[in-house]
Amino acid sequence: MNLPQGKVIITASLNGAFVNKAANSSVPEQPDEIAQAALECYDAGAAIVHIHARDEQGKPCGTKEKFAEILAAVRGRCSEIIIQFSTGGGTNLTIEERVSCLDADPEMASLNMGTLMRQTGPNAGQPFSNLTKDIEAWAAKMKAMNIKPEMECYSQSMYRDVRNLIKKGLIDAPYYVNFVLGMMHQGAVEASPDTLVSMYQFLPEDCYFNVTATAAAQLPVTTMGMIMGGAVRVGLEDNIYFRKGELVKSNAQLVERAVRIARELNIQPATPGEARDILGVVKK
Ligand code: KMH
Ligand code: ZN
Repeated sequence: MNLPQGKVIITASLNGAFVNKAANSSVPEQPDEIAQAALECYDAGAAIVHIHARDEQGKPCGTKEKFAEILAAVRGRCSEIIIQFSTGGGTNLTIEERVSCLDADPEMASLNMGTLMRQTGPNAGQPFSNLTKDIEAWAAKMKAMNIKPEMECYSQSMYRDVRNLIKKGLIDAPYYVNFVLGMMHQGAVEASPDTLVSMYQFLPEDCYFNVTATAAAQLPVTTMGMIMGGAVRVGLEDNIYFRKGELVKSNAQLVERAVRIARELNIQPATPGEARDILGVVKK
């Protein structure tokens, strides 16, 4: 399902679990940095910010208290932006810690729709576990708390779990799927125009879609995504280079570029309010 003609919902993925300041000094890790980045992205035209929690050392953190601190800090700077917390967490977090963000009562949260195998880095061989029984439990909790799930799909095989939630009434329409393209995990598809088109072709009914593409694919593949009627995600979680050899200066810099391209295509960035109406997000 395409977004309303001439509109694009832009998500800024501020930090993620892996990118640290050694890789790019602009990645926001502490609550006040995250709040400032959220405000700058809102001013640049983003409707949603996707946020992972970090501890004082910048390591992925999975406590309700830290997420509540981040939510308060962001709301203290920007009352309008939609806050989406990550249940993907980080490799050092337990399943329980990954979903602790829900207890901070955000408006949206990510919901990873299948299990992937890490093949690189210190956690090679460790699964990114998202079993159907867990996905169902998290979806039920989100539904009960009016938290809109963004269903993270790394390949079409994960559409089986999307349909399972729809069939069991564990999520409410309109449904929202994020094509996560280019992750190095086994089970994830690469980021290319072909994989984007195939993810679109097999998308279950009544699903809006967002396009996420990692590293150098972020610009071309998200641009294609907005032309195809989708929402787009840009940010330091997925890409630390603005162009070859030039590090990104801020998450807002990536949002500004997406807005420039959209406007050239006669597409306007949706405000947070418009995005809530389109996606059925309850304001909190
Ligand atoms: N790691 C991303 C590419 C999540 O945080 O739950 C997908 C993601 C998932 O952002
Ligand atoms: Zn994430």
